[in-house]
Amino acid sequence: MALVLHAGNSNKNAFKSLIAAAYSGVPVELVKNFEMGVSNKTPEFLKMNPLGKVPVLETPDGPIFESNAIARYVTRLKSDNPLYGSSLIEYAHIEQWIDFAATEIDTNIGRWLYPRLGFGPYLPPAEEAAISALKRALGALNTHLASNTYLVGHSVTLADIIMTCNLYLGFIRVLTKTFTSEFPHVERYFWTMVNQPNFHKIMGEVKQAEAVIPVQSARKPSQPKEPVKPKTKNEPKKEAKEHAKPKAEDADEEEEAPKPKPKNPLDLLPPSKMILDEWKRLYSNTKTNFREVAIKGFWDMYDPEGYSLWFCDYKYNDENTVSFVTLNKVGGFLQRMDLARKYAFGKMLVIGSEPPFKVKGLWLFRGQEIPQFVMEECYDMELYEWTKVDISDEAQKERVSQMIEDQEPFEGEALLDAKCFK
Ligand SMILES: N[C@@H](CCC(=O)N[C@@H](CS)C(=O)NCC(=O)O)C(=O)O
Repeated sequence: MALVLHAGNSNKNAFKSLIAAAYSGVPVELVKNFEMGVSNKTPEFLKMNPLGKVPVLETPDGPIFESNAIARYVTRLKSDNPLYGSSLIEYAHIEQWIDFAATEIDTNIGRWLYPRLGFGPYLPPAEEAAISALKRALGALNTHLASNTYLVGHSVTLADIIMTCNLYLGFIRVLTKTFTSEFPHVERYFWTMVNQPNFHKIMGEVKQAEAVIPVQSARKPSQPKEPVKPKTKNEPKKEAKEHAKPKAEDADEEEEAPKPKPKNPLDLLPPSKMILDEWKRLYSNTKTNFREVAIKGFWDMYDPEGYSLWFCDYKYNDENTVSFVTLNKVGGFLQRMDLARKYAFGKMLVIGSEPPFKVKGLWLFRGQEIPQFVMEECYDMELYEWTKVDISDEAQKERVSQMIEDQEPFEGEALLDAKCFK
């Protein structure tokens, strides 16, 4: 019978044990009809956790509260669980990163986020201190992840589960792309983790915050995208409570007429003789003689002034040890490229008949550079090495043709899959 976990279905602390359970094959299910603030305040609930906080796990031996304790319990239900490492030192390192995730990451995200949500007074200097402590912690994490795929050892452990769940809350509420780009290895780690099937089925699609969540107050001030810097100079002393009020200049900003959405700079480029949709139609409609019809048609249409071609090469191929995880990773990338559909065409090849699989691709982009909005908004771009195709080099041109037509073998190897973005 499944163990019952009391929490709502979007609670990152509950995710920890649900993900650990998914990895361990332990049946854990969320209690039905949980209502935050109601279900966790009943006398029955308070007997399980006197603080009335979630999550709480009901076990045959009694309830457990504190999400990390619950996740450890669930993990230990499977004997010799690889989530717990396989040596004393691994066990210690897992505990080390669990504590780091709690004290350095979760605490500082909380100190930044919760006052903004109205849980406690919003004090800009306190926010700045939280952000700087968080940056220090993320810097250390980034350095560790520069040479480690996972926190400990060579596969997912409980430390990765807890770290990712704690980062999750930050990523969806306050850690914008501008903020996280300072920590590229943390980004790569986070997105790799949340796209693992056992994470994805619990967390669903994760979307990074586009702006820091505004301070919740009666009259919402408009918020800058980046953390508010405290004003120190010439600022009259105010009571702590007053900081919670929207600042006058923010309110003024809010009342300004909405600015028209700026045009995508790619729409301002000189017109091109190449009509992307025509190429996409030719690609889709060519069923036979692909080389003679589609590939020849491509080179006839290709406008090297209006468009550029790029090879991409996944930087972490040694992580591609499971075929469907690799395919999902590439599928997710293509989904996230949706924002570039008007300006791009792509082929992604998953290469090899044995793991680790190689992921290589070819992209056609409007303009001479990879569009900046794609670099900024699609985190996958940083997971690849990008090389501009030199079409005066016949060998590179031939490689482009082979990638478009899914030639197999490709560079001497079988194709596991070829996906097209059109
Ligand atoms: N350290 C605890 C934190 C638990 C916690 O703060 N839970 C929040 C929701 S995420 C809660 O139940 N708050 C309700 C309350 O404070 O009454 C854990 O990891 O389980």
